[in-house]
Amino acid sequence: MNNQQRSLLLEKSSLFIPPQGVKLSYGTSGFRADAAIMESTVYRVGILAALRSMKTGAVIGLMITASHNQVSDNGVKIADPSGGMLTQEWEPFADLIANAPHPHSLVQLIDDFLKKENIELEGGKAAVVLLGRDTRPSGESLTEAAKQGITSILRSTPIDEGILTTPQLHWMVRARNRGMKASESDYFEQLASSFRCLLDLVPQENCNKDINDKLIVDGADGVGGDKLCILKKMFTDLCIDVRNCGSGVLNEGVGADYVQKEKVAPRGFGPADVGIRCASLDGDADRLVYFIMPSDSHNKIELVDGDKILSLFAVFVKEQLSIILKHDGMVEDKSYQPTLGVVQTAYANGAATDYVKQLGLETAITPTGVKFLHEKAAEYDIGIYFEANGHGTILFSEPFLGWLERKNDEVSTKAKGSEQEKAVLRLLAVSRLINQAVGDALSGLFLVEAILQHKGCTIHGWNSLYHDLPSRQLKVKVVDRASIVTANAETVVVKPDGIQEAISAETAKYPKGRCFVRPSGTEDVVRVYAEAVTQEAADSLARAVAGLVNQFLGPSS
Ligand code: G16
Repeated sequence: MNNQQRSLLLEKSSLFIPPQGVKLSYGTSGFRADAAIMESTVYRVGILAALRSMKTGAVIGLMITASHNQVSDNGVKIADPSGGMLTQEWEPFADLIANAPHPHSLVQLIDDFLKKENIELEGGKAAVVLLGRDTRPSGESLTEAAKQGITSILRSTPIDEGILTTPQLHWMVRARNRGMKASESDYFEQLASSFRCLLDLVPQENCNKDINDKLIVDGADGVGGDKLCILKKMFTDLCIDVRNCGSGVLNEGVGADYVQKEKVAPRGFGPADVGIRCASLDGDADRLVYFIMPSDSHNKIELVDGDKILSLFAVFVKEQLSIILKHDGMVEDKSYQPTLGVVQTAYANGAATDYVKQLGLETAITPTGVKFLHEKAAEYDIGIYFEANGHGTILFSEPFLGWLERKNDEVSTKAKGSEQEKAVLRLLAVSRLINQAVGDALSGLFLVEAILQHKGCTIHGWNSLYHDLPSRQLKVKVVDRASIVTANAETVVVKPDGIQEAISAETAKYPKGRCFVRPSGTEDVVRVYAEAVTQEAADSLARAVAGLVNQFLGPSS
């Protein structure tokens, strides 16, 4: 690094000294903590983003959000050129620079990394970093810190896109790097046109079927509600009532995380909503769950979670694919055999995993965190991934999309108006509607709505695809959650010694019991998940295992 660059880095970084005694790590969704201690971290991630842009010669994204966490927290994560999460290879460097105690150690780390990665600061392409933030009050000042970080590297430009959902920023990065139109209105237009295309292809017999009067959406008092209000104006055929649009406290008694974990209705929903199709977004709109308020509810809901969304998508995609592969009567098209796979985590309800297996689909399981699921799903021609918490999407491989386009040309001349042509058009529309960069609550919501309409199916019909095994999730505060180390996609604890044996012995007491524990990547807690044949049994197993976590790790004071 030349002297000009060194002095610039020393001068600017001296304004962003990390708080003493704080050690952060780039977790399942970047860095997250109380917003009051995030400034130096965000500044340093700005530096990393600029370097990543230079290394790849592409536009990089930097999102300031703490998603489902409480409003006083904030966080920062990077979107790679594909629009996906930062390559895991750079995470150790992120940890190192975030925790470098003073400007000189920071500059030394950067210098070493430049050499190791062969990054040329003077030649090559200049860096461009797109910035987005959610609605948290701390977002504005943290965006300034990120800009200072980016401009601490010579020839680097930040582009501030303002308040966005996390998936919008990922989508924009991907679109820009593919030379496509990439503004927010382009995003809305792409969703609107592909959704409309799917509605135009709804089978005649389901066109006028009243699948339900309306959809009510809980916006978590975050960014998603506002964006949905813009989007819904583009559709006259869908009646959406958006609630919790920012007048209350972000994520407090609202949002997909709250609804999914507590299994209760969010603030602002009441007896008048019984039986209606309801959905909930999380704070940065990258998660989506549906729910129904039953008539006998004491605020308890019937949850239609990420597993059910995955199942609905899997049924639809498989159906359309088999229509395409069977043409000229019942002869299978052997010219191309696309692979279709489903990716879940250990949180997937046992009944959901059984259901997708019964569909005859290949299933895989990865650790929690979209970066893991996304990577696995990308191995298939069509990879459908969802976490039970509502984070997921469908990925289409380039070769498969090329094949679909060719099929489209073929059938539009030889089989115009055929079922095969419609199925090709539907899958092409799905590939444009559903976010190819990351899980996206808004695009997921419109795909759910289109499929329900296509099938003439109510939320009740959808919810009865299979019946969830009762489950319970608990959080345990411990002294050091990092002392829990897991293996086998988080289904087994390998440290501390003896805890897994104790968990297994406890679980064995419950028929069809299943239980695992893992350190959260976004909150300072250990999470416990338990499943059993009755709710009482699942609750009791979860409580017993939470007790074991306390016993082995010591409760936090
Ligand atoms: C983030 C990740 C999700 C993951 C969740 C888990 O969600 O993006 O893939 O499921 O964290 O959180 P934890 O490790 O605390 O259980 P989000 O919506 O908070 O960005």
